[in-house]
Amino acid sequence: MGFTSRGFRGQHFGRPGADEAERVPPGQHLARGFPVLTAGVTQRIDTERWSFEIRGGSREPSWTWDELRALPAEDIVVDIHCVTHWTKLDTAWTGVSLDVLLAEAGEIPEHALAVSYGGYATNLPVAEITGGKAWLVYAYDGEPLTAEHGGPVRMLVPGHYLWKSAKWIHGLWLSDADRPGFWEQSGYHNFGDPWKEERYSGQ
Ligand SMILES: Nc1nc2c(c(=O)[nH]1)N[C@H]1C(S)=C(S)[C@@H](COP(=O)(O)O)O[C@H]1N2
Ligand SMILES: [Mo]
Repeated sequence: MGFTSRGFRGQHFGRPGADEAERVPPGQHLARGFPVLTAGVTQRIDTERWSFEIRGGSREPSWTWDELRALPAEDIVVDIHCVTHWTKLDTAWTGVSLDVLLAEAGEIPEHALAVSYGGYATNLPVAEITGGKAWLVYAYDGEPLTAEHGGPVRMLVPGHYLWKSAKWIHGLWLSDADRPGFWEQSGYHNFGDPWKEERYSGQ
């Protein structure tokens, strides 16, 4: 399918050069394998049916799978951190920067709600998903992203706890008002910075 082969040298967006211990945020430990965490059922979205839309800007663009795959792709190597205390170093993904996609949305407001097939949603300020900080990814370790991990396409926002990286992504709803998502309404922190241990609201 033309995904990058194993062992590629991607851009590293984490804390390159730091030793492993320094790359593990407070209260986290290194994961063995790649745990799957889903609230509810795994969505099975065929690439023929998949689309991505951005609503709430002065333009409201959308992309099919083929259109997304035709955009410039990046190889991304990042450390990821789940609020359930596991961290995985040097995870390798392929996808499209949200900068590329948001550039098509014209004038945009400040807040984003990432919305998934199946009803999951999670919020972030637009400033947290622009400037080379977030991607729509469709490959992991050189292979098509599996449904369990959010394939065909998920968000990747490695600067935040992993619940902000919506699996089975379908759209970004932009607005002037911040609207909390699924976990943010259930007691998780609104922002979720792993380096500040922003796990739960009220912290
Ligand atoms: N659509 C959707 N996205 C989601 C979730 C979910 O339940 N549904 N869980 C989140 C949480 S809490 C985590 S830790 C990561 C887990 O990703 P993984 O299963 O690939 O490890 O996905 C996030 N994205
Ligand atoms: Mo999580």
